[in-house]
Amino acid sequence: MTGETTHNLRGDYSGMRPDYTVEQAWSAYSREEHALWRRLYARQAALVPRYACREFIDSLAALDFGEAIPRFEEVNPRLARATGWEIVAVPGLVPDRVFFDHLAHRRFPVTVWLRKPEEFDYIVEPDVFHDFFGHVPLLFDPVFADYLQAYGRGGLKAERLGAIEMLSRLYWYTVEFGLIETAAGLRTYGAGILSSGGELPYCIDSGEPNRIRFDLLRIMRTRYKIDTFQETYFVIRDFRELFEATAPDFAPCYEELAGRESIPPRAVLPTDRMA
Ligand code: HBI
Ligand code: FE
Repeated sequence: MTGETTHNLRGDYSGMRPDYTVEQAWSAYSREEHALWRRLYARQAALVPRYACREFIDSLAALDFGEAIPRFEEVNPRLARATGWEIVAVPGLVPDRVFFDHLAHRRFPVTVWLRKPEEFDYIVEPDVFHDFFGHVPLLFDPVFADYLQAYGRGGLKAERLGAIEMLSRLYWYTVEFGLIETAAGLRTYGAGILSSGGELPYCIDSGEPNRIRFDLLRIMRTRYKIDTFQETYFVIRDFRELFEATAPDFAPCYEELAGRESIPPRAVLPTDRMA
């Protein structure tokens, strides 16, 4: 999830460390919360084979955390062996700089609290289900894991250049709501979609949204809404395309984009290549 501040948020930020991390306190989760986790997991797992990319499907199957809220400390040794990443527990959204710094050091912040039953279908802030179910499986994919670290490094630099908004759009239209072409047709790799009951079928089946081929500068200029299904999705060929797009220094992008109008979420430009 992206783009919020850390003011009046739900999490308990009182006991956190200077890097905004906390203990997961797994024993504090109630039976009701584990039951809600199982319901959320069952709903999404039924949709994943039809709508998620192969890398996500395979990683989810290998992880097998449908019975209860996972213990981060149990997953971390496997994650470290796979890609050198580590899950760190956080109270919720953290400031951009803190977030980028964790990613730049291959640490993925995962929120510790779980939504309420009445938020089964929609939640504004990322909870442990969005973060763990949506983001953690792809941390096991080497190319995607490298992209996320490159993104974190780029974010730290973007902050110094005052270009956070452009980087947040890149995160939104790839890590949170990205689509990918596969031999089986269009699939998704975006955490915001994979953890959503409604948007997972919608992003592939609906005739409503635009589906535009990945274009870094176009994405950096495109605004997004956080409380509706996306009006536009961007489509990559593979994760290498993402990694290669973020390998070079972003500074020239910012110079080229400085002063240019942002693009509304619904727009289609004559230069857009539709997927
Ligand atoms: N904090 N815990 C957490 N999770 C996020 O996904 C997150 C964040 N802070 C900022 C943020 N995302 C976005 O602004 C990114 O685009 C940087
Ligand atoms: Fe997210």
